[in-house]
Amino acid sequence: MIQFPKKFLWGAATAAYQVEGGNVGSDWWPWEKSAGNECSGPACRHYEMYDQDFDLAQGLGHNVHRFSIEWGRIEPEEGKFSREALNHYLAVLLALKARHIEPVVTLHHFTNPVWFAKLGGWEHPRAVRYFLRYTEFVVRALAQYVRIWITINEPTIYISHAYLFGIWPPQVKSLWRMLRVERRMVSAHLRAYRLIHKIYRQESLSGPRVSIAQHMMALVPCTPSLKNRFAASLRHKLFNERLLSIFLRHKALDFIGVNYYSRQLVDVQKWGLRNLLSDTCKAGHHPVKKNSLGWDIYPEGLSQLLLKLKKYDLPLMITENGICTSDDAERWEFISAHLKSVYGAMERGVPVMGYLYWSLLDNFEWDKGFGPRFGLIDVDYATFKRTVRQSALKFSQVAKTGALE
Ligand code: IFM
Repeated sequence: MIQFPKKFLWGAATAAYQVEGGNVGSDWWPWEKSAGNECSGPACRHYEMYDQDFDLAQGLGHNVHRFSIEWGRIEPEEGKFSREALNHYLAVLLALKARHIEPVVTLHHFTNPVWFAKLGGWEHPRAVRYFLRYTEFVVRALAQYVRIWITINEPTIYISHAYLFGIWPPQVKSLWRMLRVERRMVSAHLRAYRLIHKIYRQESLSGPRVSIAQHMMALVPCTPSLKNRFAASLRHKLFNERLLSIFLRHKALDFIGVNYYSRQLVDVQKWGLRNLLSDTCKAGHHPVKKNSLGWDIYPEGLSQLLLKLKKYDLPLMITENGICTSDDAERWEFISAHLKSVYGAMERGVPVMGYLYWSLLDNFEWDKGFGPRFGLIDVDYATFKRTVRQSALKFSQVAKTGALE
């Protein structure tokens, strides 16, 4: 039996575009139509149903909830800020507070306002200034209700999918353009970090905790060859730790948000930059179970990553970890194995503050549509009926007692 600390944060994460529905002011809205993808449409109707969803989260013993604010709602036209949208998010925060659930608020989770995208998105020279203006508007209004902020969700996933692989809007395929956007996002985080702290000082509020949610993969050499070990360590440095170390050099992280899902089995065919950065094992070596999107399930990777982050001497939070599956028993197996992995790292001195399962609800999985089911709670997309899954009840026992068999 494992016993987590009393103050551990237990909960789940969501993102506005994936659950709210009707995000007509965001760049994904026109894009998913033009790309011929399954469209987000009303999503889970969480924009209207958040009270009911938070009742469920509270009943499940969650004491933390991560959600994101949709920039395209807050600023539907350049420089015009919507009081109505702001009041909505204020109501969301009050609804969480009334249920004694600590909010973790994300400012950018993959989507941008349509007007911003039309101007050139993150490639526009004023992109960072636009993001900061939005950040200032939101943080000034909501600071007294929020202690934990995530400026940007998974910047490495956003830039690679949108600017290198060309599979998300604006569908660019250029290393140079991706690197330009990366520089902008780095600057956006650094400046937003300072701005958020300044606002809290001006409002005489106690210090906020600000971070990013960093997507991390376990990079495992398929065989212990020099090429594979070198490539795994290079990829870990570039994809997992590089942005974090920049932010840490600038003292611009108060904790580290970790989003962890899977493993990459590194098997490099020949020495060459492209091979070192992308070759994976195709021969089915070291087989593990997979989620319904075909991602390897590799719980031990989470503890290995957390131990690698120990050197930074900062609190860590699992800001996302989850599985899409049609077999709910597999979901509980996944959660319990990953919690044991987290605990293993904590026993070795890694200060983990909390665990947020991805996701509270089944939701819109970007270019994959509504097929993948990540939720603790099943959503019937025809009726919007919510059904709490068995895995959610088992997770709830851990959340309520801190104990895991
Ligand atoms: O759904 C996404 C989320 O938006 C960001 N992290 C990974 C999740 C699963 O793919």
